[in-house]
Amino acid sequence: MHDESGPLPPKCDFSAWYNDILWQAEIMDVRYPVKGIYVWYPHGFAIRKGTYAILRELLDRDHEETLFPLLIPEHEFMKEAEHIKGFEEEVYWVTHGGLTKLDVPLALRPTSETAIYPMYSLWVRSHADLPIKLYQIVNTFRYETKHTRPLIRLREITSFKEAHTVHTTWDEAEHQVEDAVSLYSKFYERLCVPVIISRRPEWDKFPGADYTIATDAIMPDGKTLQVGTVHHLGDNFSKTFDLTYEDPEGIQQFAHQTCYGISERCIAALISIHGDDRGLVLPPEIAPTQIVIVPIIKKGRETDVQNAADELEDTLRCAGFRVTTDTRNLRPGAKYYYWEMRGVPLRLEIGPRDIDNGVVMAATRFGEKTQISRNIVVEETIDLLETFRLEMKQRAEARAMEQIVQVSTMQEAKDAADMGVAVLHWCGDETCAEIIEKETGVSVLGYEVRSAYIDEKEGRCLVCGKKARPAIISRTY
Ligand code: A5A
Ligand code: ZN
Repeated sequence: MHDESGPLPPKCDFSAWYNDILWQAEIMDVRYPVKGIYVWYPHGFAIRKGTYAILRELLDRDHEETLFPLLIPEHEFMKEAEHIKGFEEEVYWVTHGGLTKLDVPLALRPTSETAIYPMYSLWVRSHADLPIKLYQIVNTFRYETKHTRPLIRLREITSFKEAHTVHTTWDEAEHQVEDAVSLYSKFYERLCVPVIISRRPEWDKFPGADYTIATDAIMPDGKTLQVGTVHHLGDNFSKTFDLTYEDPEGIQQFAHQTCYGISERCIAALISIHGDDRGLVLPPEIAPTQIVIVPIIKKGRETDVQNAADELEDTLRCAGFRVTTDTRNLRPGAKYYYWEMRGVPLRLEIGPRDIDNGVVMAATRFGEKTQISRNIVVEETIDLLETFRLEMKQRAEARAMEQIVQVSTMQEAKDAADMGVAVLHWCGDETCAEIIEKETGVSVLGYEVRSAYIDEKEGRCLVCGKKARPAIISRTY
């Protein structure tokens, strides 16, 4: 796809590593001539496909997929006051059709509430029509003014999964929020990406929401990346869009809503958290190629080795693995380097001596080598890949635990937030948060923290000493 490149910068130089790996592992091409807009290489897109297949599988259990228009008429977009305030500086407008000025300017969706809810208002008549749980995976546009970065902060978000649900009561919508939070937990569990779930402070919630629960991942440089949000919309939008239903007593009631979203930031987290100095490391479930077979050719045994590699590939393909044999005319070392960069979980080497002994040499992406018996190669491969997945998860969790530090003084908070996430006690008052933010230089990310890595017990607010629950602060993307 592109020219040779130099060696990958070490991962401790994260920013350089990140930019380079997107290129060397052929994930995104950043040369598209519009700021904040990038192109998926086929390999990156295959990773996206595998990742979103998991998301779809989880959603399809009790949601339906749909597709709404990209263009939103100005009069719909401008209905919900809070929503407008939150997004007006980020909206791209289509004002012309050819040379003709449009009567009604059209917004490129920054998110689809104002496209979907006018239609929901037509669709919902009675309580029997509820709940509605739909999602779509689309591109959305946000004129971001903060530093743009591939997969992390885009002006065209290409892989925006947004779900929009409608319920009879506020409590029912709250249940849906909890279901969505648990769905997102399962999703990141499948990606082997540790996350922290927390409630965003009032001033940081989604424009138009009653409250927002966010999912954050910790990047290798210690900054957190918000990789998903779930919003309880209350009846704010249903009042604006006249989304009512007739209850069993025949009375018209406003519906209650939720929405929740995940973008390709999930892939930024996946790549960054698992990758190493040699390239990508991908969970077997997502890896476009799960197994690469490298034939070790020796003079005189060429056909022998080729046949054995073909047979091995057939066996593994029939067992359901995504497998490829690298027959290129390159030295084995060059092939190892290439497939390691692309994060292939398992490499199998087969040469004349292995054929004679009825074995295959296996090496995981972590460099662990074993010899496996040719006649039980499928069972052994299943085992190796599962062990590898567990190892990925453990390594990522160990790293997250190092990055999360419980603190009890402002100085400790400042130091910890330089390296990762500081867990402190905060009473919930905005004035206390302002003092924390001023003294540490980082923002209060969330409270009501839920994480396997964080002790949830009560303490005293770091600022005012009142009873308080844990909150997290960190530098953010
Ligand atoms: N309608 C709801 C779901 C919504 O739009 N929520 S949101 O604004 O919080 O966006 C959902 C998620 O998309 C965010 O949590 C974040 O992970 C991701 N996201 C937001 N802006 C982004 C951008 N410019 N580039 C990449 N991802 C973005
Ligand atoms: Zn306080």
